[in-house]
Amino acid sequence: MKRGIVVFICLFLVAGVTGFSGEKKVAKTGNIFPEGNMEKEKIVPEKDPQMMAVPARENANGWCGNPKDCIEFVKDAHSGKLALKVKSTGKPVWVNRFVPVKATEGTLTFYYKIISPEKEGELIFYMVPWSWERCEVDQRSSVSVSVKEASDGKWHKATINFYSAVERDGFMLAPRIATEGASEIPAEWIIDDIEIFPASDK
Ligand SMILES: [Ca+2]
Repeated sequence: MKRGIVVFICLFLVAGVTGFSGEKKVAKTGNIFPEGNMEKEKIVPEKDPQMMAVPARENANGWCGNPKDCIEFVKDAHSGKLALKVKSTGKPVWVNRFVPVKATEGTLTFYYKIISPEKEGELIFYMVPWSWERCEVDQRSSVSVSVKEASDGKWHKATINFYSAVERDGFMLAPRIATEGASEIPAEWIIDDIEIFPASDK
């Protein structure tokens, strides 16, 4: 009889512990852009003859580039199987990807590698506060990355502390080579694991 009661109590304890650990798993990491690992990303518009650099509002989510062949997904990945590669022969390259982030401030991070025949120069990753009606509506946040530091074949981490209180639909993620302040050099820029954390989640 006593043994039966002990077993019964033990079962209760196990149930309690299991329930508790189940609750803990609900905790979130805070990243609001899980697509940044590139495993499910795509290039849009997929067959657009105009080679648009800016995605249209009605497009599916994905990356747009100008010229059209400046972006591809490659197997040299920081995580998973794929990463985004942005490449330039030294001519201007615009790449954009809209994300509906409404947070006033926060942090964006990503991992990257650079392959370039040049030893000096900088590439720039902008976050452009974006409205579909009014386009660019506020000052950009950005990070400049150095070819000198990042052409060692290793992954490096970049951080943007973004801020924009202007009413908008979100941000355009906007890597640039050879234009808008980025050095006019040939480069291949591999980007993976973009994460966006609103300030309130820190
Ligand atoms: Ca990846």
